[in-house]
Amino acid sequence: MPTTAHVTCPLCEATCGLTVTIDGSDVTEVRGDHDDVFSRGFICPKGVSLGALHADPDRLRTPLVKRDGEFVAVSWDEAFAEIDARLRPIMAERGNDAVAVYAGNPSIHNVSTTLYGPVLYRAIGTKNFYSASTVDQMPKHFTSGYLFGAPLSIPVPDVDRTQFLLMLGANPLVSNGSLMTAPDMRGRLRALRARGGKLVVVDPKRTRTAEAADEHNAIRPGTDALLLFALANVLFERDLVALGGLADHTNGVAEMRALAEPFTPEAVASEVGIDADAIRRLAVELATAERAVVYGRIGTTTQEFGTLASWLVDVLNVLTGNLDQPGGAMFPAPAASAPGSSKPFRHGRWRSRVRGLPEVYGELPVATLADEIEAPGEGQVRALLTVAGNPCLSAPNAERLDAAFGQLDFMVSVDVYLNETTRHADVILPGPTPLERQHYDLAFYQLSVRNVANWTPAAMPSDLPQEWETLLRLLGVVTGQGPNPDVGALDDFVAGEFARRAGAEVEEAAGRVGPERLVDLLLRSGQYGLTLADLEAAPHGVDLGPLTSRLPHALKTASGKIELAPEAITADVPRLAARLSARSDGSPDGHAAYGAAPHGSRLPGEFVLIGRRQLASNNSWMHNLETLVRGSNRCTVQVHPDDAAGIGLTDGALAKVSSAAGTVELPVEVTDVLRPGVVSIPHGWGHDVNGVRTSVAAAHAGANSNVLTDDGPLDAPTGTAVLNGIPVHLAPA
Ligand SMILES: Nc1nc2c(c(=O)[nH]1)N[C@H]1C(S)=C(S)[C@@H](COP(=O)(O)OP(=O)(O)OC[C@H]3O[C@@H](n4cnc5c(=O)[nH]c(N)nc54)[C@H](O)[C@@H]3O)O[C@H]1N2
Ligand SMILES: Nc1nc2c(c(=O)[nH]1)N[C@H]1C(S)=C(S)[C@@H](COP(=O)(O)OP(=O)(O)OC[C@H]3O[C@@H](n4cnc5c(=O)[nH]c(N)nc54)[C@H](O)[C@@H]3O)O[C@H]1N2
Ligand code: SF4
Ligand SMILES: [Mo]
Repeated sequence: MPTTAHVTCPLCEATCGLTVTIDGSDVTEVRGDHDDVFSRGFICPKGVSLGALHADPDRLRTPLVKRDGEFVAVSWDEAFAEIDARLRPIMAERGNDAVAVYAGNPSIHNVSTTLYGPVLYRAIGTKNFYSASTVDQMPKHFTSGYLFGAPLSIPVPDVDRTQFLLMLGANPLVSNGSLMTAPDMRGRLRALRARGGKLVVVDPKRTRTAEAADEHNAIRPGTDALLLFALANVLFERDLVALGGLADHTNGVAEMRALAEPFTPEAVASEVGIDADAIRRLAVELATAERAVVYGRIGTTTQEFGTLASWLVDVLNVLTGNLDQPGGAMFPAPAASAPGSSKPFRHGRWRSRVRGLPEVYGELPVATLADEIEAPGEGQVRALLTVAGNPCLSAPNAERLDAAFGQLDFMVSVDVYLNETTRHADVILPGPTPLERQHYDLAFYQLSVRNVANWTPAAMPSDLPQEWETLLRLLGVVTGQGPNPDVGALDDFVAGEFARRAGAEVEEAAGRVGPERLVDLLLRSGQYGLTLADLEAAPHGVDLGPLTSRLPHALKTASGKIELAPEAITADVPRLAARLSARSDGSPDGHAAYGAAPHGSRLPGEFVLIGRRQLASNNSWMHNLETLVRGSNRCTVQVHPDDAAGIGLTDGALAKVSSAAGTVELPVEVTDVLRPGVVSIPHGWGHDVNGVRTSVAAAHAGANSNVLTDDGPLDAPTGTAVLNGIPVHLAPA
């Protein structure tokens, strides 16, 4: 008899409710759950493929240990014995910093790794902690930390109530939204326009989202901070600054006025590629719309001025009085959140050994991981733990990082595939599939455009240990308890600590273990006083209503106010100003510097590379599913027709693309959706390496765009990699 399960899809940030039909050990159908309180039946091609992921014969089902260069399947006891025998001596002889950790994106989409990962990483006690955040949203944590006092206090656009949405560097009709949990963005944006609202997209490419907008401005890559500064400049110049109720809770408005002064629309227009009149008009529309919000995403964070752009997004929301207001940028109120620090945010509590880069939010930039492995000396990284990460495809200067991984003394990966990264491991520890585990979207309800809560019990049993058990067993190993620690006792200890920090009594969640105990404790101590039992009784989720105003209570800065112009951020403004004046002097910096060469001074074959997401991809790791690599999901370099003609490239021809970091070859896709001078390659491809076990992906290999991205130039404050706006040279291959 087939059974039906209601699950929250953990693959991306949209948290869609899905209805899964299961027959024995087979998943026979995955549909959108029309009764889900949040997603109302929405589903995308990736959600549909959860069954294919479950069935994928290449997915790992036993631990693997590398013996004489070959992976062999082993028991869990053998795998942990190997880790104990090889990792402990490295820690004992070379210190905890000799062990690096890299936590990848799915680790935050998984309640086991979200809750138990940090416990393990703290126990390892290394300053070499890295994650996908420094190729993603770290600038947003940094600016939220300094503006609002807490790195997780990220305001999200209240998309369901706004009348004017200015969106930069995001393509939610493909990505399904990010730092904005909002299933069915197409429907939400359609509703925005149907109620007379306006959507303006700023993107070097006419994306699907731009096609669905009222207005598209094709910005030059890497120049968002200049555009946003110019909008602020106009607000001050035209007396359109109106903080409303925020005025009593905001410091730094006068500093902002002074900082914005040089960035007039006229000063930035040619660099930004949007004319001064259009910038003025946008500023006025933003200021005069009944309810408006500025929202920036990955095109604005993974670029040369990622922190300044992220900061100015929030500054504009404050200056227009739209922060914390319905229809503006609001702070979600999740039902459960992991206890955070009570101290105001600061960064630079330690620095990386080789390049001296500051720690941000407990992390060092992944762009410097290769340095830490390669450079000899005290504190050199000799061992690596990866948890749900594929940095060999997702981090900059990927060829170098790949070679560095080959030099490690020992590597452990907690991962579901033998892929480009985990092939370097000595031990791989697999975990259950999304349908075989419990789920609660701790991270993404924190960024949700509506307050909701939804608990997912495991839809089917697993032969594999749950990842929280695996992580606790690793915790036992690194703390010297040997390869077979008492996982139950460790879990009790973790739960006790959680309860203490959350101000709950651990006994309240009696009868539960693992993540469900922790989630129950967090719910009980949360602001709605829910229990896990409440959520278990509501398989389609609990709707907790639209976002509500949370200031000044939510502010955690030392002053208790919004700090609009903190020194840690404004210190980077001269770098932006210098770039602007270098350009307007007409100095021939061209490709010597990052970003696009000055207008008109481009040499034939010279372009600026940006990335793109694809509907049927999930960064690097879902290309082993036949259903997702069919049809349009291809790894091509998109080139504008005029540009292609100029250098003799035709659609389908092979192009050679080179940058300061490396060279790749891939097919050309001629399309007028790009701004001329800009080319686009999706990331997450390049599966044609030896020693992997992903047969479908290997047959659809594509090229690794991060061979082209550089690990040298970074967003200065946060060390976030520059993945957009890379100078490249294109020629027929
Ligand atoms: N289908 C699918 N969905 C995904 C993912 C996936 O791989 N596939 N990945 C998930 C992850 S990890 C994340 S972080 C989110 C990201 O979610 P989004 O931020 O919405 O991601 P993208 O679709 O890459 O959109 C970024 C846009 O920025 C534009 N851009 C590039 N450079 C610049 C610039 O300098 N300025 C401006 N203004 N725009 C620029 C690009 O053209 C692109 O359209 O998506 C998530 N969802
Ligand atoms: N050029 C360029 N590079 C980029 C980006 C870009 O826009 N352009 N985007 C960046 C962004 S936003 C991100 S988030 C990163 C992503 O970077 P990563 O997180 O490093 O890469 P993923 O492709 O998400 O790889 C996820 C890994 O987790 C494994 N995995 C999947 N599910 C599970 C699970 O349930 N448990 C375990 N243990 N493992 C699992 C997969 O097999 C895979 O090895 O890429 C970044 N890299
Ligand atoms: S949009 Fe995201 S959460 Fe929704 S079904 Fe697709 S992958 Fe899953
Ligand atoms: Mo991401």
